[in-house]
Amino acid sequence: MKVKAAVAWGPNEPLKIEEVDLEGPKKGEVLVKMHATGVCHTDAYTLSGADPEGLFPVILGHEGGGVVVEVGEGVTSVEVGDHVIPLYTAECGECKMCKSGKTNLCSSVRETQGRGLMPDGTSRFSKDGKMIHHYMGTSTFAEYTVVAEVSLAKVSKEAPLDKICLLGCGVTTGIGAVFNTAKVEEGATIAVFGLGGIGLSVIQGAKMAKAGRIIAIDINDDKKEMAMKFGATDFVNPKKYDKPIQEVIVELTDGGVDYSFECVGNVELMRSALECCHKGWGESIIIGVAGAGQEISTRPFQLVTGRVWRGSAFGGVKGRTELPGYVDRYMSGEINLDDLVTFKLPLEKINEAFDLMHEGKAIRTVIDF
Ligand code: NAD
Ligand code: AHE
Ligand code: ZN
Repeated sequence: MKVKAAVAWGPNEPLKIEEVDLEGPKKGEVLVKMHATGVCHTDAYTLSGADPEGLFPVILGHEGGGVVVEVGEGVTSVEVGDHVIPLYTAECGECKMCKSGKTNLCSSVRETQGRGLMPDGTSRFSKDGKMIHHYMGTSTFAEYTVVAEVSLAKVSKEAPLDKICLLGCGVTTGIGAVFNTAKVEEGATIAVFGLGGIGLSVIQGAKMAKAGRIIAIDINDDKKEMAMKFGATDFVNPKKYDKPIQEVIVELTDGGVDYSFECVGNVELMRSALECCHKGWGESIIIGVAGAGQEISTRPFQLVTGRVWRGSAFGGVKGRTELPGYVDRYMSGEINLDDLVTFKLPLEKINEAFDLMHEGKAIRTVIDF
């Protein structure tokens, strides 16, 4: 079939709206009509050329909400008409990773996903006979996409897709990192570096976890208002100090925070986030994604003296099992998605969504198909 999609033909080039060819779903695959998709900083990261797994041409997008329109052979867990959220972290329930009970990082489709292909090693997207890569197993910047069955969470039909699409990445990542990765306890002091969709969702999660003090950190003062709305108790702009931000946070907190979260993707800031943790027990969670060749460093003494460095992908959440519950928690008013949608645009204006992100004006722009 012919479908409209935003194609990234090369790194740093604006996306181009094209009519592309999409093959129907093969065995174990599902055709999904996208209704909405958020634009996450990771899409910009891959578009920038910094992603070691970045491939071009590609149809980006991984924060979508849609409806099943056709299922391939052998598909049993979803049917036509089901509302679904595509998952960049699949959940097969059968691989070593799924069975370990220790991680959400399912390995069933990850290898082909990283090569921009469906699990059989081919792409469903093309233009004039030229293959176009899938992205993160989701490619939500298209009117229709084909996704592996194991990469779909079936969710309530009552929930608005133009809001719950944010549970496909940003909000789940932030809330999940608080509960699954850090396991923040009541009364804990936390620091959140970077107040985009991810950092604000960490703050939202920390408030739910009844953290005592939530220090929000960003170089953009405009982020303060939203951070306080989501539950931050303090806002700190590192640009206003002439000493390293970790020193500022340590002084503010009588020796350091219990948990810190890096939600930017800056390796220097990852060091600051670790070093602002309290001696003996402070834990720092890396959520931000850093470019090819970038490495983190600190004095090993920081770890010897009890600080812990962890990372979190999709908030440690197992999508097919847990995402329906996140959607229900949005519907019951427990999770706030509405305030994170700062702009809505049609697919034709998707490049404006990237501009708004880079200008620091958007938390999330949702593309409405
Ligand atoms: P965003 O662009 O919306 O927000 C980033 C924020 O960081 C902005 O408010 C910006 O002003 C702030 N910032 C930039 N430099 C800073 C600095 N030096 N100090 C303090 N603040 C600074 O991005 P987002 O969509 O919230 O994504 C954040 C990061 O999380 C990205 O690296 C993204 O790729 C990553 N991410 C990771 C996962 C995961 O599963 N691990 C999931 C989603 C996103
Ligand atoms: N291709 C990138 C991977 C970047 C990365 O770490 N991605 C996160 C999700 S970001 C969503 O906005 C993730 O889930 N990682 C685990 C995984 O399996 O990819 C790179 O840097 O190589
Ligand atoms: Zn994302």
